[in-house]
Formats: sequence, C-alpha cells, structure tokens
Amino acid sequence: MKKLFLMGRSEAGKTSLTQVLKGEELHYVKTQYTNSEEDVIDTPGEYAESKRFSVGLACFSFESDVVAIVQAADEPYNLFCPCLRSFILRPLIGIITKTDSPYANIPMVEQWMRDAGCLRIFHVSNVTGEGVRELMEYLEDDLPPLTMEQAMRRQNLGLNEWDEITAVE
Ligand SMILES: Nc1nc2c(ncn2[C@@H]2O[C@H](COP(=O)(O)OP(=O)(O)OP(=O)(O)O)[C@@H](O)[C@H]2O)c(=O)[nH]1
Ligand SMILES: [Mg+2]
Repeated sequence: MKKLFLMGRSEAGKTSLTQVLKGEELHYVKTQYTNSEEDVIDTPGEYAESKRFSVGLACFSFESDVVAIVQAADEPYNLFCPCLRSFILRPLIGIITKTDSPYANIPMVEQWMRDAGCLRIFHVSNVTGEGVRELMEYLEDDLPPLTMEQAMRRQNLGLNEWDEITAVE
C-alpha cells in the first residue's frame, strides 16, 4: 500500500477522508498535530495556510510515497501555486472532496490541481462514499522498488524516481 500524505486548508475534508479510508464512521476531530506512523499522514489545515508552518509539510511529506493536495469541491479559493509539483519529491495527486456539495465547482478545482501539476485527480464524497473505491485501488499497490542503478539512471536523465524511463528513450 502506498503511504499517503494529505495537505489542504482547514475544513477541506482531510480527516474525514482518513476516517473513510480506514473504514471508520465519520466523526469530527479537529486536527492539531501530525503523526507520520500511520498509512495516511493527516495534517492540520493551518500548516498549508501559513507560510511559516508550510515548511513542516515539506518535512512530513518525505515520510510518504504519494503527496495529495486535498481541496473541497466548494472551496472558495486556491492555496496552492502553479507548478507546485516541481518542489515536491514525491508523485503529486489531487483529491477533490465534498463532491456532494450543492455549491460544488469541480471544473474550477480540477483546473487548480492541473496547474499545480497533479498526475491524477480523484473525486470523492466522504459522506456518500462516492469515488473512494477508485482512490483505494490507486493506493493498493506499492510503488515499484528501484535498484540504486535504476535510481541513478533516472537522475542522470533528469527524471523523477517514479517516471517511466521509456518516455525518453
Ligand atoms: N458534505 C460533505 N461534508 C464533508 C465531506 N468531507 C468532510 N466534510 C465535512 O467538512 C468538515 C471538515 O472536515 P474535516 O475532515 O475535519 O476537515 P480537515 O481538512 O481535516 O480540517 P482541519 O483538521 O481543520 O485541517 C466536517 O464537518 C466534515 O463532516 C464531504 O465529502 N462532503
Ligand atoms: Mg483534520
């Protein structure tokens, strides 16, 4: 299973998503700290909202296999800059929560995530469970292990560890 790192503004639905992925009933808990031992690393929204604390996000992201931007479908503004992927050393995905919201504007949030450089974008509702299976299927497999030679070859080609090497040959 891929270890997933979640970042996004407060109320985006990160803790609810963590509960759904663990098969728990939804119950509101304000995230106050981060625990990197779990398969899903949940973070307080305030870390993403503050320049000073966002450095902490970068540190915790190194504990994961995949980094996810979590944004609600009815999010009023975007916290993440274009090309965010270029300074994250893990595959970046987007998870749009609250797809059940009457105020959902999914094309807008998808555009933000594409601009950030997300490789894949998942749509979920933590309330109805819609879209959760697709995300779980993606997380199911481990990232393929690399030998030191394979990692160095990618580095020499200017590729990320998870990029397909055939893309440049
Ligand atoms: N309608 C709907 N509400 C949701 C969904 N996901 C979360 N919520 C609600 O949104 C509120 C915030 O959810 P949380 O999961 O606590 O948000 P968070 O991103 O962990 O917030 P912080 O811990 O403050 O960073 C709660 O009242 C949830 O019940 C969803 O998919 N649909
Ligand atoms: Mg939380």
